[in-house]
Amino acid sequence: FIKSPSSVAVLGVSFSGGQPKGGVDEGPIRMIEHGILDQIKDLGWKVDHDGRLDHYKDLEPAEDPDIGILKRPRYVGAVSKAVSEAVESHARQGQMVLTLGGDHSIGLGTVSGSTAVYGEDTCLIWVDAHADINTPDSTDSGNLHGCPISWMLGIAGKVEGFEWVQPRLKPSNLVYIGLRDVDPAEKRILREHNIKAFSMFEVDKYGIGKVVEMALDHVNPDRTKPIHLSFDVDALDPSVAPATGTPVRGGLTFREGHYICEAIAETKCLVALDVVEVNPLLGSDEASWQQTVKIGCSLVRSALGETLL
Ligand code: HAR
Ligand code: MN
Ligand code: MN
Ligand code: MN
Repeated sequence: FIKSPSSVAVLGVSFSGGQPKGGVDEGPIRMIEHGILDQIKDLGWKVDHDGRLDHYKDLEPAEDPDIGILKRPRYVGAVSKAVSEAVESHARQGQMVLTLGGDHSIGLGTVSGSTAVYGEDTCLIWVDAHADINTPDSTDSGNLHGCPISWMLGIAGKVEGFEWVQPRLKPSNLVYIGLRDVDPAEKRILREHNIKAFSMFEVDKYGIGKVVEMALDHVNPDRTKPIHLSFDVDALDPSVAPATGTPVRGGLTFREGHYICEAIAETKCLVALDVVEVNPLLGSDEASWQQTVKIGCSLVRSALGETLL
């Protein structure tokens, strides 16, 4: 893979079907209005954005009845497939791929696009309050933004809409940072597959610098493998990023969140970045959603090298 690509493709995925709250589909447009594209250009990147904000409305099936408890399975599956193809085609051209979401179900698409190109070397760093690793059998909510990783690992079983998925992520190449709301069934899955996770407990215990170093040492000891960073803004404390669908108290500070992005930028191994779960219709007032949009943008800039001298 190209260690320091000069061009970044920006995908706006205005999708909210992986969870029940409206508004998360407005994350991309608000980040673009806030100036994220020019901000990236100002950092010296060539920005490839075709001006589209994909709602993938044409992929919405006329009928999409629940499968068991799973909500909108065919729509979520179809959108992730389209996202995967888009990410793959840009990555094949040697571009960094930035995906602005949208709810985290689209992570199945973005990571599948990366692993299609970079294969089993691909490292996935999932920054989140949640593990998003429920299987269709283990989920209690039926919200598919809580499940994408189970498909990546090939433990989801067969579900209509997801036949296209090729599980190419190795459990040893996955690491979490920021967890604090993990379902009992998810804890069993993490243990069973020996998946490395740094919860807020470890962030407090070791400090963010050590945690990120340990996370990188685990998935990418020589700093030679491509990294996909999937950043759910609910990893941040709700006082820092209030406008998100499933806030959980006790999260990362502003600096801890940005530090993760900076330390990954420093490796020069980043090939893809997702910033998801920004919901401008939530938060108590105008200032609180604007603050969240702004932080989404500053996380992107940090991951793309803003803070490195
Ligand atoms: N574990 C819960 C579920 O599966 C909550 C998932 C909430 N998710 C997100 N994604 N915001 O990180 O329903
Ligand atoms: Mn394009
Ligand atoms: Mn998530
Ligand atoms: Mn989350």
